[in-house]
Amino acid sequence: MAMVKSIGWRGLLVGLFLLIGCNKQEDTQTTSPGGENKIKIGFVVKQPEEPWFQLEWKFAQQAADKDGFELIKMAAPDGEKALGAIDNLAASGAQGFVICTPDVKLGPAIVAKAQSHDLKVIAVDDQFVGGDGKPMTDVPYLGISARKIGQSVGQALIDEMKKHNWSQEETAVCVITFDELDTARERTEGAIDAIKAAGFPDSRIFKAPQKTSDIPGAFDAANILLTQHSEVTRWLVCGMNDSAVLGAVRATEGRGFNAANVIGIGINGTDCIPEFEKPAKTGFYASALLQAKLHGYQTADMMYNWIKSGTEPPKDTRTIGVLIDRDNFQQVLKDQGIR
Ligand code: FCA
Repeated sequence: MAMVKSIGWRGLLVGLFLLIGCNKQEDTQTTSPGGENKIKIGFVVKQPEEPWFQLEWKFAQQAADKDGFELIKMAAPDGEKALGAIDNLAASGAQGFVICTPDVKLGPAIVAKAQSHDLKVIAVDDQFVGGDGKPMTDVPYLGISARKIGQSVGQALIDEMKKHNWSQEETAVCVITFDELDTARERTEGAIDAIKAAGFPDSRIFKAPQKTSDIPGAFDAANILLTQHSEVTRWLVCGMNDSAVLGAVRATEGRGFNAANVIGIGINGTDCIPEFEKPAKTGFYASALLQAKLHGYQTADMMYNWIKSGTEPPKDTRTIGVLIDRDNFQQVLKDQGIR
């Protein structure tokens, strides 16, 4: 009471007002200059070192710049990091996130954690798998038409083999597989389908399972296969993505193969650009360029509209690919805004 007396009632009221004012300031830390609440969206990826994911981030940032939300980019190479990332996003005031999970079986745990924080979630690239082993089709997902793209790779390998005048008898196929991931299995099975449909003998199509879905994983897998089949003199190579084919091509080089006797075709079209820019041709011949812009920009934009206006994203969107090689990659990348 003594304090009230010394500053007077008016002073106390002013003080209270200032106090409320200060609190308000804290509440609206996420306020944009325009005064509206700024939406925050996370974009979590499993392999930040892959150029593919860096491009997704880049395009998601373009959506953030256009829509005026804040994009929080996060790397989650394992399950613990993925679940921790969701806690961190919630703590920083995000309302939703797009994720390419490091393990599709984490789907139910990711959804549960997102729900516990009242966060919206969209899966990109790799679709969540539920406890029953089936895709979680109730979670909005944007991925690729994996089998179709795989088929186009298989067909292109056969076309190129013919152009090189290689006979089937002296040629074999090395398929770097990663069957625990649906989108990967669909791609490599699609490639095998097309190769077989062209009349190539099953007995010369060899699968080399990679333990990790990166260049070293593919390198090791291919090395084992090359040791087992040292009689093969010409190789066609495919896999789930550019990294798989790059690893295998490096393994063939270690055994003296080169562009004259190896034809590798990847998928992504983003991680192989330095390969096409090398002065001398390598066994990495071409790649199915995917639409990183749709995967990064569109998913982030869909999340924004979901949060802002309640517009639910479609549950299943599939994108296609286009084949690029040394001759056309510069033009195609320019057309797609990648370069
Ligand atoms: C998976 C692969 C990536 C990319 C993406 C579309 O997540 O790991 O390299 O191909 O699908």
